[in-house]
Formats: sequence, C-alpha cells, structure tokens
Amino acid sequence: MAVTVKREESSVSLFGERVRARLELAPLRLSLSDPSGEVGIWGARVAALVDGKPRPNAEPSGTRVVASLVRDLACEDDVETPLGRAARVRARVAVGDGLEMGVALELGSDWPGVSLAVELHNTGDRTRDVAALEPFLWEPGAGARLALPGDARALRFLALGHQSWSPARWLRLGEKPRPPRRMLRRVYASPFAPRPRRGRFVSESASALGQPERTGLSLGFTSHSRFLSWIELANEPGRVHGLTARCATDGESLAPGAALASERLWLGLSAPLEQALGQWAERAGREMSAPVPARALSGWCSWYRFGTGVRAEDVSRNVRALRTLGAPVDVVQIDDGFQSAIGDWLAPAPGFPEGLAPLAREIRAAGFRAGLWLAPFLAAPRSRLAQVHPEFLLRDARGKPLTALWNPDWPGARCFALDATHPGVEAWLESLGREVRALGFDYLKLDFLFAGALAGARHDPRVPALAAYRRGIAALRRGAGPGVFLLGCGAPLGASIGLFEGMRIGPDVAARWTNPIFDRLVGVEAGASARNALANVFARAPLHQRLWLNDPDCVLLREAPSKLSDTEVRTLAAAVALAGGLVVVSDELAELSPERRAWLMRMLPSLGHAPAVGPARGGGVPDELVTRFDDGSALWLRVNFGERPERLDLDLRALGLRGATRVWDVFAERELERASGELSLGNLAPHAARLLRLIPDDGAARVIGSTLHFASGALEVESLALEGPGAARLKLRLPGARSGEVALALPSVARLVRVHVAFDEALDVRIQLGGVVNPSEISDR
Ligand code: 9PG
Repeated sequence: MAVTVKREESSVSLFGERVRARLELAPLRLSLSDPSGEVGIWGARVAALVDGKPRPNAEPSGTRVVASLVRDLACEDDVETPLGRAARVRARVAVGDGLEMGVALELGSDWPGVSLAVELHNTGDRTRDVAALEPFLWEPGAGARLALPGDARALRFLALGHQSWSPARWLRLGEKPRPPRRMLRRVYASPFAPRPRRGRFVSESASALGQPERTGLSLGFTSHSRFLSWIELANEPGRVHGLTARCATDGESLAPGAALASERLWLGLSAPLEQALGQWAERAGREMSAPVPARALSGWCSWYRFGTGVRAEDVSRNVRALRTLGAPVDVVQIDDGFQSAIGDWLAPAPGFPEGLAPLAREIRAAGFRAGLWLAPFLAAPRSRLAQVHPEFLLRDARGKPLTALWNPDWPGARCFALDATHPGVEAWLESLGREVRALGFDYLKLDFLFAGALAGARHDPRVPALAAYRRGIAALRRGAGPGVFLLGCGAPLGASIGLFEGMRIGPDVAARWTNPIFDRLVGVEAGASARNALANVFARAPLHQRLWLNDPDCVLLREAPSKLSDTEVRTLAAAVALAGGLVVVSDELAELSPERRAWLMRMLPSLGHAPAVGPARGGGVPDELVTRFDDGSALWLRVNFGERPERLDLDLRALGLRGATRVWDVFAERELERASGELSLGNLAPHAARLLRLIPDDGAARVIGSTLHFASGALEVESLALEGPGAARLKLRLPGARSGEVALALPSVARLVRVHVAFDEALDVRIQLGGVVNPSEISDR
C-alpha cells in the first residue's frame, strides 16, 4: 500500500499504514498521530534562533523566528529518501524579516513515523548569525495537543547523556536531573546544550517520551554531519510544557542568498515505549551508513588489571594463558600505559623496552587480532607533540590552549585537546593510523574522544565542532586502512554514528559495585563501578547492532583483588553476556579460579543478538533484557539494581510464550517446574541477577539447558535428532575448549537426560538411552 497524500485548501495530510501526518499551511503546523487519530502530537512549529550565538551550556543568545505562512507546496508520491522510498511534501515557508524556510516532510508506507528536514534561507540583504535550528518546537495551546495513553503523571522522558560515559536515564516529569559539575561539564556534557535542571530535561541526539509499556514518542536526529543536536522537554509533575528538537550551529553566519540545513529529524510513535530508542537508532544507523560488523567480537584488555603500569610481559603472559585456556577470544588489546606520554603514541614507555611491533607480532602469532588504545585528540602539555606543534592545540577565545580534562592517572594530569581543522592535525592523525597499522594493530580503541568535539576557537572557524570531530576520525581511519576495527570510547555518541564498528556505551566498570565518592565529585553516576556501567548497558541496549556493536565495558571475573561479591560478579557477567555486544575480559587470567574461568568460557563467543529491553523501574533504569531466538525460545535476564530484595514474577505471555514453557535456571543449572502464563520466582536479592532459558514445550526432542555457555543451548546446539526409540544424535558446535553438561528432553523419556560432554570446537555423538536415564561421560577427547 502506498502513502495517500491528501491536499486540502489549508492543509496537506499523509496517510501511511501505521501513522498519519498533517501539515497545516497557514500558519505552518505539524502533527503526527496513529491512524485512529487518538494518540499523537499536534500543532508543532518549525523555528530557528537568529542574530545570536550558541553559548556553552546555556541558552543560545538570539531571537526565535518561526516558520509561518506556506508559500509554495510540492507533493511527490514516491521518492527515494535516506530511509527508503517515501512520499514527500516540500514547503517554502515565510519567516519574515528577510528569512524563509524550506521544510520537507517524508513518510514511507510502513513507517511508524516521519522524517523532517528544515533549511533556513537568507532572502534579505544582510548577513545573519544563526545560533540554532529547531525543526520541531511544540508547546501546548490552541490546536497544539499531546495525547499519549496512560496517566500523565506516569510519563517518562529518556535523557541520553552526551558521550559514552555519561549516564542515560528515564526521568519522571518534575524530577531533578543530575547534570555534571561545572569542572567536568566539558567531559560529560555536550558543549552547547543547556544545562538540565528541574523542569527542563535535555537528551542528546534523541529521546523518547511516554508511559512505560504503552505507546510513546520516538524523537531523534538521524543525520549527524555538521551540528550537535538534542531534545529538550519543559515539564513539571504531570505536565509537559514543551518539546523541542534543536541543533546548535557552533556560530554560523548566513550571507544574503545563502541557506543552512538542519540535521534531519525522526518523529515516530513507538508501541511500546521501550522500543522507541531502537526505532530511532535503526534509522539513524541506516542514514549514516553505520558500519556494523556481522559478528560481535570478544577480547582481552589490559586496563582493569594493570592500569597505566602495564608492561609488555603482562600482555605476553595473558596471551599464553588465553591459548592454554582455549578461550576463543578475537582480540588482545593493550590499553593506556604503553606510551611515553599522552600524544607521543609511537614512543614506548619503559615497560615496553622492545617497542610495540614484537608484541603485536606475538599476539597475532597466537591467533588473535592485536588491539591498541589511543586518545587521538589529546596531548599532554609536556608531550613532544604539544611542544613541537603548539599550533595543533585547540584554543579558547583568548587564544590559550584549552584544557580538555584533568586525569589523575596521568603525569601532570592536565591534557590539551587537538584541533582537527588544522591541516597538520588531520595529516598527523592519518599518519598515526598508518603507523599503528604498520606496527600490526588492526583494532583501535579510540578514547577520550569528546575532546575532538569541544567548543573552541578552531583553526578553521567555519567548521563546527561535530564536523571537526568527524574529520579527525575519518583521517585516522584513512591512515589505518581497510579492515580496521574502530572502537569508540568517551565518545560523543550522536556525532559518532557511522564512524565506528564498536562503541562504549557506559562509564568504566570496576571491581566494586558502586562508587559514591566519585559520583558525588562528578555530579552524575559515572564513577567507575559495576552498577554504573550496567545501568547504561540496560538503558542503551537498543543501540546495539543498529548504530554499532555496543561495548558494555569489560567483565572482571577475579575473586581478588575485588570488592565485588560472588553475586555481583555473576550479575556483571550475565548482563555483559546478554547485552550481546563485545565481551572483553580484563583480568590476569592465571589469577582466576577454575570456577571463574568456567564463567569466562560461558560468555564466549558473544551471543551476538540484540536483546529487547524491559521498562524502566526505580532509579530510571530498565532491569530486564530479553533475547528472542527464531525457534520461539528466549533468554531472560533480570537484575536487582536496588538495595532491597525484590519480588520476581515473570509474565511469559508478554514474552510471546503463550503455552506451556520449559524453564532452565541458568545459574542453578537445573530445570524448574513447567510453567504457563505467570511464573512466580520468589525474591531476588539486592545486586543479584536471575537468568532463565525459556523454551516452548512442544514435546519434541530439545536441548533444555547447558552449562557450556550462558546461552544454555541457544548458541551451541547445531542439531538434535531422534534416531529410533531411546536414541538420539546430538551435534554441538562452540569454539574453544569445552566441557560441561547438556540437558536434553527426549519424547520417550520422562526425566531430563543430562549428558557430560568435553570437546574442542565441535561434537557429534549418538546417545543410547537403553533404559538408562543418565548416560555416563560422552567425550571426543
Ligand atoms: C585508560 C582508561 C580506559 C577506560 C576508559 C577511560 O575522567 N577521567 O579522568 C577518566 C579517566 C579514565 C577513564 C575515564 C575517565 O577511563 O573508559 O576503559 O581505557 O580510559 O586511561
């Protein structure tokens, strides 16, 4: 079915299968609703802020001008757009005072929303400053309504932080958001977005609004070529006073006759609300050609065990341990500490007396990809880089080098930022990429990337912060060449879409559950801790495989030194596994007990699937991840982020399991009672997790559970076939050295058949029951 475009005297309407959109022409107003017209948002305007400048972390100065009368209108039924084929309406709209706007609205037949693009034209005879473009500006009033199902007091707004480490939380209307403290705003917040406060929420690049588990709005920028962007919500308890989508220009002048385009905006309806972030991410990823790898990688990283004190022998020792363990990881990544100074990446620290090339060779010879950490937009004041090339440094308005951050892990702590609009910097980044590739590294963890998109006085002032950042990353990739895997970290997320294979989506993990002292220092929940890292893993789970592979940060499995309890380590491991993205361990492997090594093996390889995320409960963070498989089975994870035991009830129907279901308790390594409908699971202790494998009970031969992998049969079973009464053939495939148990349900056998197996890579066995319910060891070793 195609979109129907209906033109009337004072409006034009677009009817799709899932939504309808309407433009009123005099004055211009935009509406989006479901087909019944019951749920949606009506009467939004299109605006810009002119004759002013964006100001760091404050309202931009300037005057708001609003698109008013539509002058020209063109409707096209079926055109190619960045999101696929769609109907498009283009309008030329009067703004007044020598300005005009072009507005384009696109709707594809099965889209759950519309795409909106705006252009500001200077039709006057003087140059104008443009501080921001606002493709969507909604305030309640005559003809302007917001209708979402549920109670307005239960509405939640998704506030996404600026960069990898910034928290992402679902806020309640009227709640007090927690912005980073002044000193750290440069690190954690977007340079131009206003500071959030009670009554005004800010979300970077995209957001969602609605009541948990009901239909809500999905709103976000799908292009990120030039300007940093965000969504603002003016609110009080039970009331929404305004919803605005804005991109800041970083100070742009518009000459007479010139035009300035906003980034493209997605506005959709999402049922349920929990899918809103994924709805936007899917489109942003497509529009920016996100280079998402087909398979998620796993690895070992030096940082969380060795820190800046890492030495070549620490890496070598763990490479050997990975081999001995038979752990099927892809990458061995050297983190911060190998370099003589921040910025002097090719001059090794004393702990790497032979330099990096032999170590990279050793890693590759052992069968792994070699990975290296870099902070490509930073330079320590005493680095050779900053000394020899002071012209590379980003400056403030007075011409002084801008301090990007103070990091107590580094000598002198202070770090300057590089200005990628300087041709020397671009060339230097390209050669850095080329040289680390030549050393043998084809996996680069690029860290502290926010420093590439700070507000500052750039060498080329016409290039805005976001575009400067993208230019720098592109240069590094050009140098590193094809086949390189770029992992972003500390990275402005919207600005990074389309540039990275992998992306850290939360603050640092640590061998501790919380980090209240650091949280208080920063102002936001970004202190290195398992809980802070996991909160973002859940909140940003929908970005996985849509924008990049999510990196939940490392899993730390050691028993000591660690402040994590057994329960907490298991929660961390299960959540990282279910997240389905990168699985990277950062322990001294020789220090792991056999049990913890077995947990590591159960996380490898990465599940790869993107989980669906449950509703946000207390604390504004979802606590449930569900991975569904093609055969109707699922993996379900629930975490108790709170400090009190929680009652656990699971509605199987909500997971699409309508009939009787077999339930495997992954941690208990046993089957629970068969269930249908509601499953009552007792209490979940604070910081604990429950992981269940759920299988429709169809009476067929099935693997119900396994201790080989947290997937519990979803990943490792190639086939299970009955070969006559009491006989079955089981094929398992899982990389690495394996030993564990597989639990089979066979039609002729009342009890579960538990089989011990041990194999490398693959196993193909016949199981003869012959009246014996528990066959003994089956092994191909
Ligand atoms: C290496 C580390 C690891 C880690 C990264 C990042 O604000 N700070 O001072 C600050 C320091 C370190 C940090 C984040 C913030 O961690 O996330 O995985 O690579 O750098 O220095």
